[in-house]
Amino acid sequence: MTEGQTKTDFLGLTEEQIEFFKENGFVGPFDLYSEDEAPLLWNQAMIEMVTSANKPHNSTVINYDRHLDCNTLSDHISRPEIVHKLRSLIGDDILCWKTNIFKKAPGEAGTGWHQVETFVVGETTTSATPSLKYTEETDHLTQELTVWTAFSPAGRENGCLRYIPGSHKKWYYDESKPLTYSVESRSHDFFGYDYSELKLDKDWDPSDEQVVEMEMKPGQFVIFLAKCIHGSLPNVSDTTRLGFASRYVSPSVKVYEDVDSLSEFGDTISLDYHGSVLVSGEDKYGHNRIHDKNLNGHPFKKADTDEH
Ligand SMILES: O=C(O)CCC(=O)C(=O)O
Repeated sequence: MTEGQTKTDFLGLTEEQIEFFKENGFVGPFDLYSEDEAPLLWNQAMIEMVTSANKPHNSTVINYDRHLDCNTLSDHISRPEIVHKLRSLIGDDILCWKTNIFKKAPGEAGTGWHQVETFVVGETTTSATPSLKYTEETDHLTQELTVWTAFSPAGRENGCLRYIPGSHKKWYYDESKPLTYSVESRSHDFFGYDYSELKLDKDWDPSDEQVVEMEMKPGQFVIFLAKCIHGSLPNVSDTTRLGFASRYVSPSVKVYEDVDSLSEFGDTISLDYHGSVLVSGEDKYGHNRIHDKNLNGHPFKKADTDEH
């Protein structure tokens, strides 16, 4: 470290990594926790989730936003190793607006290819509503990013993530169309939906495209644009694959405007609990409800205070 440099200067992306992201729509994997620490942290998170007195909602199938009642996950979303890399792509002001648990038991199918940007609320027969509304252009590379952290082995046999590189440059699917939930059909490989219903060109076959398989060790994370077509392989191993996705936007983006509840995977939850978390910088817009503490009263940390 030379004079004038701080510890966090080393946590951002290099020029090469930024170029790679621009071209491909994803970048990583990066180290966060050690291989030993990651499963221990997940066990701790599980205990907190199971015993939580402040669950954001009671659904057992919609597993969103447990960073709001699970202190281990509350701290995870603003880890400087993550946030400083996000800053290189999205700018200094960053909200975490959503988290999902992606658990794949041994024998479970892979996740089908999909491509999103506004996260249209999945299941509706009337008008589909976007979760995110982009209110302005940006000088940064993007206004939306996902970080997927492996808390178990996530190699090919465990069902690693995969990407179609460069696919963020063009729409292959129409995310604004509603999807039909079907528990009967096992071919519905996107958590009970058939995402290929949304293909813009019915003759286009993603299996003709070049694919990158993102093998990850426990404790590593990858950053990607949800618009970069992604999915995962089936879990053919005898261990459960555990991924935790944390999703980030610039504060200029309106989160869940005109969306009071989510109906997905055959269940409905109210969004009364919802708020975004400022993990870096400032919110100069005031568009979104912000939680500065989680539902247990545990304060969220901002990465730029370098408190970790
Ligand atoms: O974990 C998976 O299988 C899929 C993950 C995914 O689609 C996402 O993080 O957006």
